[in-house]
Amino acid sequence: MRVFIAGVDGYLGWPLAMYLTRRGHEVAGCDNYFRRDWVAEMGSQSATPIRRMTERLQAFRENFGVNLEFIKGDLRDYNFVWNFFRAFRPEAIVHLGEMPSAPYSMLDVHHCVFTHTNNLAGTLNILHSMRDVCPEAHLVKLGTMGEYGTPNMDIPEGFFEIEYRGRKDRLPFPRQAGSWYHQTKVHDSNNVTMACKLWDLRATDIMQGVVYGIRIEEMGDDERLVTRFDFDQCFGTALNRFCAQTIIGHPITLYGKGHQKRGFLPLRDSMECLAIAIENPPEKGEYRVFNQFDEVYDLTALAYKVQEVGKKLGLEVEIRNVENPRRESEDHYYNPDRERLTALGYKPSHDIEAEISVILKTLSKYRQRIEARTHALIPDIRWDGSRKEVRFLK
Ligand code: USQ
Repeated sequence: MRVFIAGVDGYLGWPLAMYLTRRGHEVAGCDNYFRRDWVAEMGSQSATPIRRMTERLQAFRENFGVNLEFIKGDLRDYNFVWNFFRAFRPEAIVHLGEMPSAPYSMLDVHHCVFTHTNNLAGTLNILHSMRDVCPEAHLVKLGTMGEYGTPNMDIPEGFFEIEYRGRKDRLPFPRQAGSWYHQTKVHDSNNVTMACKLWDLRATDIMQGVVYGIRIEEMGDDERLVTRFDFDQCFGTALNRFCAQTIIGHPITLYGKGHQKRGFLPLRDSMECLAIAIENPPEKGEYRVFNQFDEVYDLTALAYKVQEVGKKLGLEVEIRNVENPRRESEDHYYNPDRERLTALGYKPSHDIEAEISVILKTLSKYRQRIEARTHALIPDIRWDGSRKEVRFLK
C-alpha cells in the first residue's frame, strides 16, 4: 500500500516509516522539523542523538534497500499538501504532524493559539486535499485518550448507546479535554467526523494512550536509525521521563498525589496498532474510533516499577511527589475499553518491565546528554498560566 506519513521526523513517525517499509508498504512522508525546534525552545534535547534528515534518509536507504520519499513542508500550506498527494497518490494517510504537548499549549496565549491553528489547519488541509485528490484514501488520524478526560464511568471506543427521554441513539461519547492541546484533538475529531459524513471519506481516529520506549527491532544496531527520546517537561511523556530521571539519579517526579491513571503502550505496540489500522481500512464514509493502549497504570505503581527495574541494573533512584503544575484529577476511576484492535489481531505485549529495562540500558549510553539538561526535568509551566518551578512535597 502507498502510505503517506505526516510528521515523519517525529518520535512515532520515524519508526513507523521503518516498520511499514518492512511490512512491504511504499512509504512517503513530510515534516517541517518543528519538533526539533520546540524541544530546543524548552532548553532541552533528545537523549538519543538525532541525525539530520539527509543522514537519516541515507541510513534508511542502506538498511531497507528503498528510498523513503521525503519532502520538507508545512501542513498549514494547502498547496503543499495538495501537491504531495497529487504526486504520491496515497492509499493511506497517517497524520502524526501535530503539536503533541499539553504543557507547551498551556504556556501562554501565543502557544495556545499556535497549537490550535497548527493542529486544526493541518488536519483541515489534509481533509480537503483528500476530498480533492484521493477521496478513496484512508485517513489514520492520531487522536488521544485524553480527549475523553477521566469520567467516573467506563469509556467506550468513541461512541455509546444512550437513552434520553425515552428515545435511544448511538452518539459520540462526551469529550472532556484537560489542556488546550487535548482540546485540539477534540476539535479534530469533530472535523474528521464531519468530513466523513459530508464527503464520504473514510477515517480511523486513534485514541492513543501514553507511548513509551526507545527501540523497535527495525532500527537494528544502526545509531542513525534511532528515534528521538525526549525527557523535558513538555515533550517527555511520564514513563520516558521517569527512566531519564533514573539514569542520572534525579528523583522521579510524581505530580500531586500521583494516582492519575492512564493507558500506556510501548513504541513497538503503537507501530503494530497503526499498521493494523492501515491494513484494515473502514468502509467509504465511515468514521471509526480505536482506543489504543496496552494496559492502564496508576502513575505511582509505574514509578515503583521503574525504580525496581533500575535497582536490578544497579541504578538507585528515589520517588518524590511534587506540586502538580496541572489541573487534573489525581485519584480517579479509569476504565476504558480496548477491543476493536484486539479483534483485528493486536496482541498487547504486556511486558512493561522488559521494555523499561531496554530503555534504561539504551539510555545509559546517553547519560551525559540528559545530565547536560537536568533543568528540563523539573516542570515550571502551570495550568493557571503562571511559570514557577514546582516544589517537592515529601
Ligand atoms: N506526570 C507525572 N510526572 C511527570 C510527568 C507527568 O506525574 O514527570 C503525570 C501527569 O500529571 C499526567 C500523566 O503523568 O497525569 C501523563 O502525563 P504525560 O505528560 O505523560 O501525558 P500527557 O500530557 O497526557 O500527554 C501525552 C502525550 C500526548 C498524548 C497523551 C496521551 O504528550 O501527545 O496525547 O500522552 S493521554 O495521556 O492518554 O491523553
